Amino acid sequence: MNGPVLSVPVAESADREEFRRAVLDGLSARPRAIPAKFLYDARGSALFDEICELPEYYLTRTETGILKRRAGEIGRRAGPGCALIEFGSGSSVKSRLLIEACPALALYAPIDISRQHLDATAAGLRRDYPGLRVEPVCADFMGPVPPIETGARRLGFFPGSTIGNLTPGEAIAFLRNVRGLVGDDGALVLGADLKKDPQRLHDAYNDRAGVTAAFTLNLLRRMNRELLASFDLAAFAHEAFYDEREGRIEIYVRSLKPQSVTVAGQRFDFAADERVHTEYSYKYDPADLAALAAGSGFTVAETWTDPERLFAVAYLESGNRK
Ligand code: AVJ
Repeated sequence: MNGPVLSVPVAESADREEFRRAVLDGLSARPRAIPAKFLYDARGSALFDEICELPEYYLTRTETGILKRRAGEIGRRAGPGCALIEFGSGSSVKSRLLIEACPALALYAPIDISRQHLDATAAGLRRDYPGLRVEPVCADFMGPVPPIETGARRLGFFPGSTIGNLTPGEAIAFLRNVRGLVGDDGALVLGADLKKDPQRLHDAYNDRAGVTAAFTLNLLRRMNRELLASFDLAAFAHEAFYDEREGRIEIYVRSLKPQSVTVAGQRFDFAADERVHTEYSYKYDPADLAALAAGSGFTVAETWTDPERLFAVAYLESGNRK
């Protein structure tokens, strides 16, 4: 039997190698950039959970409020006996709202890159919903996802404005993938942060307590630990600003002085103020969402928002629905 004794270290070294490759490539490229998914090691995930509780970070609590108010409507639209497939299973609070709102759910399949995260999620759900079939899928939802065996109609769930991390091209490619996965009679519940007062957006990514800065700089800490890098965390800073023309928050690590750093045995020189890009967080308006849906074979059946119009939850249906 291939028990956890063998499979865990093997998976870990593959992850480590993928991180090493991405970092060496990203620091060698111009402009320098490291993909946002590497922000989520154990410490990064814990810091992100803290971000979700910050007074300035309205996204999580606003989306949860919308889902609470609209869960019944979502369940009625989805209809009885569907299979719920979640991309990047984050906070189980939101999944539970839909699990409870979808009548006679055939299956809940969370897709996540973290095996640990998946196992914990699955165990909690099986305990609390003994009749529910929970089938975790360990995969990067941006790549090919192994087939999910079910004859039930499929409802995708992509909450949290995770779509914001993707460039418009990546977002379309991802949604086309989802469209293929849910099929001609499927649907997707998508959470997206809305365009709004730039100051409000700026503050959400520059919190007073400095948790977002710690989250960004944790990437350097992860490189120090996993890639034997020599980053001095006090010599770099978190930088986040809203580019209104592009409709996105841009996040970087900025070098505070000229310095050189070793990463996995290679030397990298940084000029003063030189930056490494770590994240985009794209903001949408209803027209952007409609265009995104149209470009990926979905139509927007419904868009729900909050009284302040901070955040949107859209119900996208496959184009060829009969
Ligand atoms: C997890 C991508 C939705 O863009 O708001 C929050 C990540 N980064 N603060 C976002 C994040 C810094 C977050 N998403």
